[in-house]
Amino acid sequence: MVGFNAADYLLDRHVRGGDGGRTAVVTPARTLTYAELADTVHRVAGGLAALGVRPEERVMLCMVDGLELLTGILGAMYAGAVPVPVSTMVTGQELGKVLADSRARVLCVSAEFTTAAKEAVALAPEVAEVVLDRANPLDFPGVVTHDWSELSTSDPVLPFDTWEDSPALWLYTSGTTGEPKGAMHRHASIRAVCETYGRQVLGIRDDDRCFSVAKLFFAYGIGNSAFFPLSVGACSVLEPGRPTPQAVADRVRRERPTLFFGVPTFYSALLASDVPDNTFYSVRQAVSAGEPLPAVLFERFRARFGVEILDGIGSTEALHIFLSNRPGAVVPGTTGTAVPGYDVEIRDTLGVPIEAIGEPGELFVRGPSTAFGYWSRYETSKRVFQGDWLRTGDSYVRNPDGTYTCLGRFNDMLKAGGIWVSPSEVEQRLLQHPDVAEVAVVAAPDEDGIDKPVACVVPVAGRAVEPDALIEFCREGLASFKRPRAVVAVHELPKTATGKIRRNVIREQVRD
Ligand code: 3SK
Repeated sequence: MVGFNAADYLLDRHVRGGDGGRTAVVTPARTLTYAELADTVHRVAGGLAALGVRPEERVMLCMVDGLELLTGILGAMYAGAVPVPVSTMVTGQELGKVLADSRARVLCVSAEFTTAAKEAVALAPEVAEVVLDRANPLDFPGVVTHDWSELSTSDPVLPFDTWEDSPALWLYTSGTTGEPKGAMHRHASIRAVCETYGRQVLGIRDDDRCFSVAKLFFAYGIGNSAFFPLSVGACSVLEPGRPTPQAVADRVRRERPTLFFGVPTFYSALLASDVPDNTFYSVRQAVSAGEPLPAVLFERFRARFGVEILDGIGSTEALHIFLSNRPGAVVPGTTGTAVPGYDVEIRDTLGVPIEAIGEPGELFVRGPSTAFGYWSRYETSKRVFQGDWLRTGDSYVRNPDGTYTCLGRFNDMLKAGGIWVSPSEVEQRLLQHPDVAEVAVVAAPDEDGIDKPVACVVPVAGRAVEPDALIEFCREGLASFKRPRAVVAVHELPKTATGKIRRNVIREQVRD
């Protein structure tokens, strides 16, 4: 077993190499060099140890993107403990569930979320210490509260002697339907995503400045804002606020990132906004993940903002992106090809690899960053982690040019007239209509009880949805059995915390 600590790799390595004076992170309040960030991380690690945190023990963090969250994550790793950054978009009940499941004894919270945290702590009897990033009057019965400065001014410690395979990070995922489960990642997996997607696809360099709309608590966000920039001595720009198009555009103009990471819903919101067309002038590459990026969004974004979006797909279980387009060679509407170091296969329902081009099946991936399982979820782990292979739950086809196209979640495929229909194919057509901002297509039974495609459409601001006109619009470019039989106008689509459309909720709504 080789001694390796991911926090040492991301920070101390640069300081040892003479790059301690480079800028590591910029927040609205502060800018820290690598030497300053490393020193804070060593102190936070010491502070956690002083709270009694032991190697391999979980430390949960429910915090806004900022120095506290970044140094809390890296400090826990440095101490050999396991940071568990969790969504800030959940209720107290939901937070309580993952807190109890993780058996974390220490919870770090931003002042914004203390009400939810108090409810959560009441559901998690093992929590003994709560660390608050700012003074807060709320008291947490039965636990000791601490101020963040206690951690960040503690005596520094040396990195705990972890190995490549030691647990480094847990990330909770619910998919679009299920119960939250903690995907457990190794220290070496963090280096693996930096050396594969980060270096070989993004081509990240030490003069890059990374800005991610996806927050640090997502697998996508922690790669974009922490692992990739820090792996090469580049700079991470952190934004604590809610990512509205205006707020993000203002920050982008001020901080001039060179790499910008978003999700399709956010690119769509930017296009619907009136932010200036030169907002992204500093960006050499935009990236999209989380959901397939419709070709029409790719084209509109490039036409208006002059920046190419690199669409890829990853998963919390794979830690980051494993299938991606390549800079300068994007095939719009596809997810590109496997990232170097990863293999993908499309398999039929019996698990047999499908060689034929254009035949849909479920996507499996094999690579160096796969989680070693879900915490305390034996049956689900067996279903998802199959030997070297990870079952993604996504439905894909291989195209004649060797690229791959996502057809949606494997269980979201719908049958119309006995033929499989990919909701995303129908959605791509509807998105070409100038009145359509967002759309989700699901199956709903017609008056005879036969499933037919139904489209839920969010109109572009100031425009109205005309169902007959949209159905008529689909006559062109779509086989008739794929055409939606009904169009329902909605104000918004229900989404997961990562921005994925919750089709199971929409299915229920259109059936009612
Ligand atoms: O959903 C994705 O595409 C993704 C990408 C990178 C990391 C994590 C996720 C879930």
